Amino acid sequence: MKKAFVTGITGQDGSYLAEFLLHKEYEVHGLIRRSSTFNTERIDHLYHDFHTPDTKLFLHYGDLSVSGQLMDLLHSIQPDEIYHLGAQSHVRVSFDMPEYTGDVTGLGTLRILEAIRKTGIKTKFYQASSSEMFGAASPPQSENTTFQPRSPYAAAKVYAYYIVQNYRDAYGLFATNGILFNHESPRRGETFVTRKITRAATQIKLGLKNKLFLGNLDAKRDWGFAGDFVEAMWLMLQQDKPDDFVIATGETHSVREFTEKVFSKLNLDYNKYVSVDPRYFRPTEVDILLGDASKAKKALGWKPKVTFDALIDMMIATDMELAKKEKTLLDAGFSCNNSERLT
Ligand code: NAP
Ligand code: F7E
Repeated sequence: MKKAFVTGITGQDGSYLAEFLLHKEYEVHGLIRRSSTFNTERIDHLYHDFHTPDTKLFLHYGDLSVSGQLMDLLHSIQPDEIYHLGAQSHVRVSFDMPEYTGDVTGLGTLRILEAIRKTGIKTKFYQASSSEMFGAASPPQSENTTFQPRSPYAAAKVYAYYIVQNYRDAYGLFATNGILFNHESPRRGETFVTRKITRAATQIKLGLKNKLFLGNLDAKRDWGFAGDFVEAMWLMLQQDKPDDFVIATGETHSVREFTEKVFSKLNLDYNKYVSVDPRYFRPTEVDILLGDASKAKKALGWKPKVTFDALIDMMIATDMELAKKEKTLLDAGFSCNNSERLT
């Protein structure tokens, strides 16, 4: 039985990856942060109390800003594969918290690589690199495109990308960068634009809300489905040699187009409900991302399965169920927080 160590297991990708690996009979060890409210909602359906016989998912407290404990964990778990997904992953927030983002998203990667090097464990390492690193570079973007980062988040990911390459060359580690373009799902955090839109539109449909405030509607993104993308992460670590791969759908759509489509699928005119609020603008924006994943297609045999339309349908369906539950609670006199989030 193979063992995997996953940082960021409580996040969108971590939850899909944990499902995927458990299905493949891996023993999965996840790093979680101590939090005053529960932060394991996305993996609760996978987790069994550790007293249960044959349990395959184990959670360990820790933090990417602390190196000694990462070393102890890796030494005691001895994973065959490490999927490093943990990060301060919100681009807008990285402008508010640049130092923290550099520490966790940039140096966090170095801390794990150092833990591998110092413990001497034999393992394969996956780094969650990002299309955000391409920034202002012209589309389509591939493994050969020069990075032009446009945010503290992107700059931190560029550092992590190059330190992965350096540890590969300097110490012979099996360390791979997956340069993933935006990927979404019903488990996407509610302050990322796609989920913010499907969540608000379904609430508006049921009369729970009457306004959606957004930022730059003209930005374009190559949006795929997170469930498809975690398979690519796994495929990268099944190769004989480490390498770097772009993972993308090869289609790009604007935020406006996404919004219009979601509202029209609910028989609503988005113009009546959506307003632009400049507080959601970024000091520097990434205008257009469009990935060329032909290398991954050829070398890994990977291609996306879920289309743009099917992704939207899936997100609307889940958020409609959530909105119905909220409506039931409201109708029964309970409160429901529909106020605007900070980001
Ligand atoms: P996410 O939903 O924001 O999840 C981030 C995860 O990192 C959460 O589990 C979070 O824990 C954990 N984390 C944050 N700070 C930490 C710290 N100091 N110590 C330990 N864990 C920490 O992100 P995602 O969308 O799943 O993305 C996964 C990875 O891929 C990230 O590295 C992201 O930057 C990268 N990426 C994402 C995309 C995308 O479109 N989704 C595209 C390219 C690259 P809590 O639950 O406790 O907050
Ligand atoms: O923004 C625009 C915003 O926050 C997408 C992360 O997973 O993907 C993600 O980063 C676009 C931007 O994702 C709002 O200005 C308009 O142009 O959903 P997002 P992101 O910044 O592309 C990359 C690949 C990652 O690696 C990151 O970890 O939408 N936009 N109005 C808005 N964005 C937000 N969040 N909220 C708005 O109201």
